[in-house]
Amino acid sequence: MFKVLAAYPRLDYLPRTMKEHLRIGIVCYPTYGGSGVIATELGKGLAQLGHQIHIISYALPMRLDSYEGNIFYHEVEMASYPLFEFPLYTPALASKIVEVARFESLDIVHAHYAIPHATSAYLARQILGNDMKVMTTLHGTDITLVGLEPSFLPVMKFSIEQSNGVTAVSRFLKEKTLTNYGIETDIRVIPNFVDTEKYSRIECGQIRERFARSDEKVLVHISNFRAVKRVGDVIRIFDEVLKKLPATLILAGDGPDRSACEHLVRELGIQEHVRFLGKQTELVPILSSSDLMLMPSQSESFGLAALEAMACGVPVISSSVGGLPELQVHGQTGYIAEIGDIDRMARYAVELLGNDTKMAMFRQACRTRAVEHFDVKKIVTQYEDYYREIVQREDAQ
Ligand code: GMT
Repeated sequence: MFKVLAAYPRLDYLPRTMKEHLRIGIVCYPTYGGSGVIATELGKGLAQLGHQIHIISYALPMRLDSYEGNIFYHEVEMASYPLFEFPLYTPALASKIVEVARFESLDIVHAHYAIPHATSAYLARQILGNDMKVMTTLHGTDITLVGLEPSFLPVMKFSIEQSNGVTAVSRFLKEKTLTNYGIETDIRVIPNFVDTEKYSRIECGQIRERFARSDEKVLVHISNFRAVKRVGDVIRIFDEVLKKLPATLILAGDGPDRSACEHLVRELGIQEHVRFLGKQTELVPILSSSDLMLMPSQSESFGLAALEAMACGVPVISSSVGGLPELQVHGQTGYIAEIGDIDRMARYAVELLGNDTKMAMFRQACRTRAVEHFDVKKIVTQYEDYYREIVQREDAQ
């Protein structure tokens, strides 16, 4: 399927190095998760700067939900053959990249994830035999995947090393990639970002009323309910908080641990105070109705949901893993504790929720940090500069 979302100017008659605007392919997962969100929002930001964006995925990305000028969506078609037990996604994706690159004269393909996206992009570049460049962004799960499946290491290492440019979403992820996997490629850190105009606290008293009584504090957690998110800890922290003050817990998202979490809530007898909202696309009203976010993850290379909360003036209590300490400032935008330290996280939550003056300061600090360090406008231009650098570079391939 090929969806034309806008008319676009022909740019292919200029040599690459002279072009004001680039033709960029973005390969991502469409699902409910940070990497797909970042890839799509990056595409939107670049399109606004006049670049022509071709998003390539196996389904329409969640955030590509409205008309956007200069953005085109290309779906990877997956035929199923009775002879083959497993879907052939990597070659199907490579074939789609080749097709889009040929028809649209792509200058660069930006793969979000090393495996399998950068692998397919490498294959496409070899097939094309032209000077289309490949950029890879590491989001973290690629690295976790190799931890779980060490046999993927040679493919991941090769795909990263063959990319013309590589970025990681935090210093933590860069260091981990270089040291744990013996990769020597130059990796540039470009952090995740948020549109702070869109993600801004709105007045939503009526929505809050639907979740909680007026005397209750609202705690929120948003994730895909994978084991690494430790949603059980979220519930246990909330249970402790509830012993000290009236509160409601909002859980947005869905995934493998949801059912166990629903059981836990009933076991603890706190079902009257917990709302499972399931998958949600409109997060601003939910965040604007919340006082505090809980993110006690086992592993988090950046923590995009925490940044989106901060932009809406919601402080975060998180674990100290991965890139989280690069995002939030302990004692200013929230609090950081060791993984699994439920008591400490609960104590921090009670302290903050019970102190209005401190809460107001934390809220402001969250918003300021999101605007000053992680706003979409600042970060998209970092990618744009890096694309230009790569496109103009004569790499030996
Ligand atoms: O965390 C997830 O389950 C989703 C995953 C993804 O690939 O979308 O998120 C990863 O990438 C996000 C965007 O860069 C980061 O904000 C998340 O921290 C990262 N998740 C992990 O490292 C576990």
